[in-house]
Amino acid sequence: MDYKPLTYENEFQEMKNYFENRDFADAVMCLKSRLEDINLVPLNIAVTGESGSGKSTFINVIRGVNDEEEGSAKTGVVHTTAVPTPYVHPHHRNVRYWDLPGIGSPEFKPKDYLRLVNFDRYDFFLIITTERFREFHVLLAQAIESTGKKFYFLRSKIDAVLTGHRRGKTKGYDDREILKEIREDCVNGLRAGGVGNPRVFLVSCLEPDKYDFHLIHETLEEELPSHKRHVFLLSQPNFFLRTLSRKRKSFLKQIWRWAIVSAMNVTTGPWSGATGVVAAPSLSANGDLTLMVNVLEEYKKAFGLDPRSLRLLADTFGKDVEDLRSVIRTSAASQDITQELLFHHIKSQGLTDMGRMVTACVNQFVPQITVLASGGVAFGTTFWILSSFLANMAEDAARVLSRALEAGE
Ligand SMILES: Nc1nc2c(ncn2[C@@H]2O[C@H](COP(=O)(O)OP(=O)(O)O)[C@@H](O)[C@H]2O)c(=O)[nH]1
Ligand SMILES: [Mg+2]
Repeated sequence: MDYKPLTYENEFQEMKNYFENRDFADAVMCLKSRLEDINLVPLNIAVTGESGSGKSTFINVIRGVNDEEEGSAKTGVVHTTAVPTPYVHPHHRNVRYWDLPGIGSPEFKPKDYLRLVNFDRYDFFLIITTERFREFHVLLAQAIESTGKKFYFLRSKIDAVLTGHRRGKTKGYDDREILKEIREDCVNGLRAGGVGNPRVFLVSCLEPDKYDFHLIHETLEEELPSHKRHVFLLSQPNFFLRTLSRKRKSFLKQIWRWAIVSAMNVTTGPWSGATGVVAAPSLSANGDLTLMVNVLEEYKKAFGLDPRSLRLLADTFGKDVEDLRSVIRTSAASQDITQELLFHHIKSQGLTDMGRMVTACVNQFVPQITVLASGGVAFGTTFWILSSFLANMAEDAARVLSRALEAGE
């Protein structure tokens, strides 16, 4: 696979060259493979720490998997891991979290451990502790650093730590102050142990909408190579409004690619002889509706609007799933996305006219779209449908999340 980082400017230029040479089939192949590859990028994340530190619980929460669900990592002190065990993300089969054997026994040797767990396999390491970081954490971090891999520290069960601090305290007590102290204590301890610039996140798997959970995501995402960022972002659970808006932006960047693929299908596919206006039925006959159905299904899962994700969100925040569902407004989010649903939407909203408008608009920037002839309408319609459904689903997801986070009566 070609992972050469692409800028939009050089990708547009590349498309322009294809269009000018009338290499439509190559243009489609190139875009399709990029769209497919983006979801096939492998990501392997190692989760290590002492036994009982919360590794398995974290691996479930971060994948959006219930502790009791099939495919969940078994939690609790009796379930310890002797060999690295991969847990795949339910929607992104190439994103794997690896539950590594516990560290910290008296005979623990970091270099041997890394060899044993096959360190080269992982994109980065998360080192979890419930207590202060100790010497073996530092030794492990140094051994990881010497292999050229990145590592991050997680101080887990922060909910319990705060509860402990709150006990016996009365007025003037501020959680933020305590969190600041814990963070400084961790960072200073690691620095004193010889870790240059330790990144420490304070997390609770019981309260994944609080503390540093979102910062883990954002930091890791920024530090991943660019071709891995999209899939990592999509694999994140929807506990924060900012995660939803970042997903929306990332999807938005892909829409023009889908629109061109759709338009090219019309021009180069079995219907390329059709003349005049391409109406909705031609889109359907061409498989463009299938394409859109698949893309919209992906949006739905990424925004957590599918039945499984809604149930998990309801369980996590102790809410009724029907109550969460009641704030969903988009039909595509509340029912199965089918070709009929889209077809109806296109007809009822006059979207082929909208498609023409979008195409005319895009034409000003990418005049080569006109060479797509009848495909131009498919371009506009696909563009319009995907972006309007994307906006609506992102808004639905934000409403659902706000509802889930509302304090109970
Ligand atoms: N209070 C609290 N308990 C947690 C948290 N994360 C895990 N636990 C509990 O800690 C225990 C050990 O967790 P587990 O994930 O099995 O640890 P592992 O041995 O590192 O995989 C379990 O009983 C979990 O329910 C957390 O964030 N807060
Ligand atoms: Mg475990």
